[in-house]
Amino acid sequence: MSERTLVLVKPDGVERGLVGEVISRIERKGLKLAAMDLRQVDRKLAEQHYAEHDGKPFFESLLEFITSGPVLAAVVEGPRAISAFRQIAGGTDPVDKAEAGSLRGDYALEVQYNLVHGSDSPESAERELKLWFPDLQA
Ligand code: DAT
Ligand code: MG
Repeated sequence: MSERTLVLVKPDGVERGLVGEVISRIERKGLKLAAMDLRQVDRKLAEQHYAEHDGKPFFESLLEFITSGPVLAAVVEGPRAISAFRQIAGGTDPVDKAEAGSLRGDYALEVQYNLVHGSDSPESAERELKLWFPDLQA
């Protein structure tokens, strides 16, 4: 059974020229790209995307960061795509949680600048895909 997940290469990853590396690892794992788009995130989309973190101490700086430069947004699909991409990405804290060999483990140092986003559950994936790719065919 195939599923879909939302993947973002955040502004730090785009700025550092790591889009190709992220896509390469997605493809190496056997996952497929169903859609892809480079875009500038506005405040409204940022707030909706990170709504679950509203009220947390890092919320404001998270919004500033995600709107600070272009983001590569991709729809990634395959068997267990949601968990599979989270595995490729590594844990949220790129030093304490992400293993070496994962994207965050290999390329990031600080929690805020952790390179990529991946939906964390089927419910999140459905919500985020509607938000970022409203016209995508089911
Ligand atoms: P993930 O991106 O692994 O799903 P999350 O949903 O808990 O992690 O948090 C969303 C983003 O917010 C995360 O990628 C980076 C930022 N963030 C999370 N915890 C943070 C913290 N304690 N300090 C600063 N930024 C944080
Ligand atoms: Mg999350």
